[in-house]
Amino acid sequence: MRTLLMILVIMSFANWSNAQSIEKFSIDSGGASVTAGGIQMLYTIGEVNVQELNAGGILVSEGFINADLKIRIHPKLFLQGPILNPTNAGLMNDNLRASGFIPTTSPYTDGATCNASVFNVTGNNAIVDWVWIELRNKTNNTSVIFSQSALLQRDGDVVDTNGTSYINLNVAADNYYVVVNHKNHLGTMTNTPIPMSRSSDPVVVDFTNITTNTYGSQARAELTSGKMALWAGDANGDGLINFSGDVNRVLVDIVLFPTNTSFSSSYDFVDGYLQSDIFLDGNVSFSNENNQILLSIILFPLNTSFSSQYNFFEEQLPSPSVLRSAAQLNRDFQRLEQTLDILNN
Ligand SMILES: [Ca+2]
Ligand SMILES: [Ca+2]
Ligand SMILES: [Ca+2]
Repeated sequence: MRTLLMILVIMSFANWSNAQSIEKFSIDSGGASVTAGGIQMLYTIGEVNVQELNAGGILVSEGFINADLKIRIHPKLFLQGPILNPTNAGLMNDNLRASGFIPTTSPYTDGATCNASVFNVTGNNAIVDWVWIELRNKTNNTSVIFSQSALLQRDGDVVDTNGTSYINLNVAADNYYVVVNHKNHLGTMTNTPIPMSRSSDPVVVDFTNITTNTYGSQARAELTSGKMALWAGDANGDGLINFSGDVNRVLVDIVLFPTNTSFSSSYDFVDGYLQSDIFLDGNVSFSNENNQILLSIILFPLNTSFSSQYNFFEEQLPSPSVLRSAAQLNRDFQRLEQTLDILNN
């Protein structure tokens, strides 16, 4: 017992000898936390009384809890395919969603997922498809700082995987080029870096607006409404709209469709979530998709000779999007080879 008491006394003394003296502060215990759009903010009500103590190599900060704010972004875009023949003027069609074809796992490299209930929403905020966003370095626009999958609403809002919130990005406050992209449309990038600070107000980047300048030449399609859209027609997703690559890819998706046992190019039941479905209506047909691809190539403003073999209808980005992954292109190449084998035999 005596030994134990002695040990306790020594321990107490040891603790006392290491103790540091910190001034007393009177901070009110009032406060609460609020959560909105995936951001939780804790706040304390009281006097501002913050100091840092540095003693024995240990830095102690005291004061109020800082809110963990992130950069919030609100891109807006139209995809030309689902808005060319709109059921409701000014809104993209959402046939893929209505048919239950949009996967809960993103088709892009990050494999982001969403809850299936996200696709139950109808009306202006119904989901059209998965899209892809990138932030690029303000001094080197080929350097992708951050990228992720996101969801696109019928009215053009690009939102988080919950289908409603603006997107919170876990990156430092800075200026960034913003890229938006889609698997069978041509992506586009802001012409200048956009300032982004840590704020609960999202930074709006409106690619539907003609006054939002984009990188390169003829990067977007102008709709009859005067709004801008990402060019449809990149059926094989390689960043170039051309006859050989994209018309062939439509053929691949039709001829290799599992129920098309006769490998017919005019098979009419190619339904589902398909790479070459450029209208995003849940069906690929030789006439629909290929007529549009051909029309787009011939009428592309820089194709002054109206040639179907025009080969410079390219995604206007300083370097390829992360979306155009080597793996994807390799898969497409293998599928093309398989198809050519079938057609030749
Ligand atoms: Ca909306
Ligand atoms: Ca292509
Ligand atoms: Ca289609």
